[in-house]
Amino acid sequence: MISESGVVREARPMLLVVAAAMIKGGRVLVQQRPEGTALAGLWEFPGGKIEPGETPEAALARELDEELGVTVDPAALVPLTFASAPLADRHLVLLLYRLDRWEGVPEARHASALAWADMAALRRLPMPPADLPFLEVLAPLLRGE
Ligand code: 9L3
Ligand code: MG
Repeated sequence: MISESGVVREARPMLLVVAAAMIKGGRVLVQQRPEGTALAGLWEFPGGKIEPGETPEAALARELDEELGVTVDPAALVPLTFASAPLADRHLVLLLYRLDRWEGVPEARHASALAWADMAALRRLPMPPADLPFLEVLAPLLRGE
């Protein structure tokens, strides 16, 4: 990539990641990233990278099975919004889906902890930069609007 000043920079490859806002009773599920991973200790909406050949919805259903042990119908995933943020060597594009129904009780298979957060709790949790813009989109949904 060549900038206006003529300096040659490398374009960052895009990293496509999907995440879920699992909503129940005015609360949303968040998980704490474990030690030894990028962004350790921060609370995120569960999800992960789209693998080659996967649809975003299939990727998210797979990630929720792996991370939480829940079974999700990809057709139940409702696209909400997206956010993007630069990482060290990639440009993260994070797609957020709403989910109201799943089978099983979420358990922390990858995360160090899970929490069902209402809007006030959500605002107090330290989150990765890419997840922060999602709070304003979730506020009316958690109020039941
Ligand atoms: N990420 C940020 N917010 C999220 C998720 C699911 C992921 N809600 C970021 C963290 C990593 C990258 O996306 O930089 C890939 O996620 P993972 O595969 O390490 O979970
Ligand atoms: Mg993940």
